[in-house]
Amino acid sequence: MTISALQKARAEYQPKLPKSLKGSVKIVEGAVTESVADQDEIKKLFPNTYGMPILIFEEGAAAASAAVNVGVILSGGQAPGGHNVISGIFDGIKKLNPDSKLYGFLGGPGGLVDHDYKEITADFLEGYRNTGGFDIIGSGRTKLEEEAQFDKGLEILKELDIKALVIIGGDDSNTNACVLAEYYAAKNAGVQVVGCPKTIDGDLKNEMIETSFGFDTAVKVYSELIGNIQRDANSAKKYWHFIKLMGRSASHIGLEAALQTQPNITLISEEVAEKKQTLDEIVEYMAGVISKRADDGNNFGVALIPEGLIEFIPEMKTLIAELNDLLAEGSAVEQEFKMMKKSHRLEWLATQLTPESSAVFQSLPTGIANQLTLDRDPHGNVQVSLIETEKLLGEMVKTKLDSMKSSGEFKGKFGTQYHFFGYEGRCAAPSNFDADYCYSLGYTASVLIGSGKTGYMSSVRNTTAPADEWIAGGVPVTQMMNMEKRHGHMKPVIQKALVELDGAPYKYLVANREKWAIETSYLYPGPIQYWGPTEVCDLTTVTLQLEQKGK
Ligand code: FBP
Repeated sequence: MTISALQKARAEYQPKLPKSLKGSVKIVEGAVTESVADQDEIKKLFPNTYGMPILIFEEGAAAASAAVNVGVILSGGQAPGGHNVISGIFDGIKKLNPDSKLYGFLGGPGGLVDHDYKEITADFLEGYRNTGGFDIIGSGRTKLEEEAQFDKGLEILKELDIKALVIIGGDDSNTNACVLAEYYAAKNAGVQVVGCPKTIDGDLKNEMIETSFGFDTAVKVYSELIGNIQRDANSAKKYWHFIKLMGRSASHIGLEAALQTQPNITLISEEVAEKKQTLDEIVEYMAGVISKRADDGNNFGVALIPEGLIEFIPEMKTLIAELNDLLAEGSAVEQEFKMMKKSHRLEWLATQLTPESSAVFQSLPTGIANQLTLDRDPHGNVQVSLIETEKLLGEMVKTKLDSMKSSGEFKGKFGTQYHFFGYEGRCAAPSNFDADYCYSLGYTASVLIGSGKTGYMSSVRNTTAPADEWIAGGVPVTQMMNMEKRHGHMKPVIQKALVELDGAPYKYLVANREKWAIETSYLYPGPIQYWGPTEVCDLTTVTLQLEQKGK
């Protein structure tokens, strides 16, 4: 295989580990845990994995360990550093005992059910260390939640003598990992299940999980691109760039990118929901900033728009919920809708909605209305990455500015360029932070496995300190759970971490955004640096720095 010079040099990088993981590890048990809410229900649903203690690893005395076969699954969207989690697990279980083996299930959770796997050997792994992507074994979005799937999976786990399974995924995948851990524990199946916190969206975090892996690298890539665009905007001075940023639900990516680049407009979905802002109010705010900048002769700017925004605007949320029900797979409306001539579909669908939602639906540009009717993802959600919110806002802002022009309120020019950044960052070569963090998470998983734990997630904390001082350990997944309504039923799920409006990162944005709107205060972070001064190469996100500062 030919590889680039960067890949070659990067392959030599030795990820940094916390002090406690460098030698033999002693496990210290902390206090027993409770779920974040709905304790009685969660306890009842997870009798074998509820209430376990927090685990903290310390330097300890060496203990011989038996060889163990481990399976690993990459689940959901790609996030930089997945290959290093696998490297950490591999090195960790080999350290436990050189005869340990690692098997990767191919194409996500579906690989376990379909018995599709590959042994990960030292030679095979070598080409993947410190690289981005999930291509080592592939990923997928198959939901692992039916007992029939668990039993089918158990067959192959038994066949390969696998004693532990590591599921690398986001909140939904780790929720399912916890259900699986409980199921195997109740059955005395002899298979431990351990989770690792992954998602570029940054919404799997809590007291014990400071950040999900991949967020650091992905946002640094987007911030580099935003910085470049800002320089272009400030050079040509003729375009407003509307940039949509990934993040299915939470706005952590948009917020962090704003803190790194200081653009003129940053929309935060959680704020929109809290203030119950309508689409018109958002458009008015944007047009106001554009007009004020035009008064200063600045007919250019940059606006960041979170991917999930549309679902946080109350009237759109209601409309989408109605569309989700109407277009649920296999429903009568869905069947009729799909059979119908394309040119009649939208008009007909509008007649099936409540009058309020029908009015909102009909006020949308046709392209956007069409995008709202596209197939749902396996969890029944609208695929927000397919909705061109940036264009919707751009068109509506233009209409608003045209009317402001006729009344003399707007005297400038408005030209737009649209961008959507998401896939560009998900497989980037992990930053030093993600390379180290992921390797540590994987290594932590191996220690949890070695000590027979199940239903735990790898936890690595104190991450704004040098890696040597990071605190590794395990947190029971049940601790992160609460009951939420899914598909009409109450289910135990890991609580999603949305942007906190009383949190330091958001407050920092609010304190500065009026200035950034009018003055051109752009920052240009440039590309991720892998070699050089530590203050540049080992930099954590601003979000993490601000959050940790307040602790
Ligand atoms: P995960 O939560 O599975 O990590 O995925 C996050 C994400 O990148 C979102 O930001 C985005 O909306 C979605 O995946 C896109 O999904 P797909 O990869 O299926 O197009």
